[in-house]
Amino acid sequence: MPIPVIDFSKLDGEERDKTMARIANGCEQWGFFQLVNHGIPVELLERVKKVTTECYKVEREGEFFKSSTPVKLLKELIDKKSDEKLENVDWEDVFLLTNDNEWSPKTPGFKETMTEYRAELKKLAEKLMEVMDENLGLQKGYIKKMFNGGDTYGENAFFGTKVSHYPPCLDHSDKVTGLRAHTDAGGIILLFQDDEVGGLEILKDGEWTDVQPIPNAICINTGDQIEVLSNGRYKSVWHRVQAMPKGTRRSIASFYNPSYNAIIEPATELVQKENKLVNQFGYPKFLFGDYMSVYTEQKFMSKEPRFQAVRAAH
Ligand SMILES: O=C(O)CCC(=O)C(=O)O
Ligand SMILES: [Fe+2]
Repeated sequence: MPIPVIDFSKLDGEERDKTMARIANGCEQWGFFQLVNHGIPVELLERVKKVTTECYKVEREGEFFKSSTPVKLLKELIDKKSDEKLENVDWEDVFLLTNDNEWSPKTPGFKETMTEYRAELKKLAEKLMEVMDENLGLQKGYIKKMFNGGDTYGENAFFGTKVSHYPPCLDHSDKVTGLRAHTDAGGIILLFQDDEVGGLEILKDGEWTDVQPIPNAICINTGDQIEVLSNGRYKSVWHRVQAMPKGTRRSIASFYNPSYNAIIEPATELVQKENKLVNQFGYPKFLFGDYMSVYTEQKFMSKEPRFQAVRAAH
């Protein structure tokens, strides 16, 4: 079964209730869903594709990727005629955009386009957080406030954009993973994936399921912090990217995460409502910065030991 595709424009019309319910279902049953008619202008999305592809081609694809660790390790494996798979690397090229870092790309229009895109995506993330507040029965603005360290109007939450390219791996795509399986650490992730080259899969009911590419859709998923805050209603879901034999896959993931100083814990209303105690068996309370220290070391492992580690630290 394909992951849910939701017409986000219906949220503002007669089908609001149905659309809210579809989003609730996407969050509860899937952890991943795709939005169409999300309000981001197609013209902007086309420019984003153009500048990121150009930037990758001109500034990254050549020597930069060819001399990278995964390429070297794969060559060694093939030279050895080994049957093994590469376990500890990802077949990808990544650069991160935030408001603070210096954007190295020299591609004309890159900075302007990506600034505009990030502003639009941040608004979409905030709208979605309000939908989740409502669906969870929380006060409007609850998630944003918690992610901003308790400040309703805060702008301390982290909003980052990761531009990834997964080059083709010709005859050896079975020997390496584009991006190893993981759940995301943070809050809400908005993914603009390639129009054609697939490879993203989620673990649904024990089976790896494709996230089918839909041109100009935005794929939404939730991270470990939303799982904690929602007291387990919205579970972060395992996903991975397969290396493909043909075609470079572009994906642009934007992350709305808590500030490092934000304290994360299950929303009191949900704990009471569902009559679960926040004790050693429930979700922990912790500083998001502490969680990230653990996550950096344990990204490709399951989340439970991460929850345990931050519980012990608090
Ligand atoms: O590239 C993708 O499609 C997924 C990226 C991803 O899962 C991540 O950056 O956490
Ligand atoms: Fe991810």
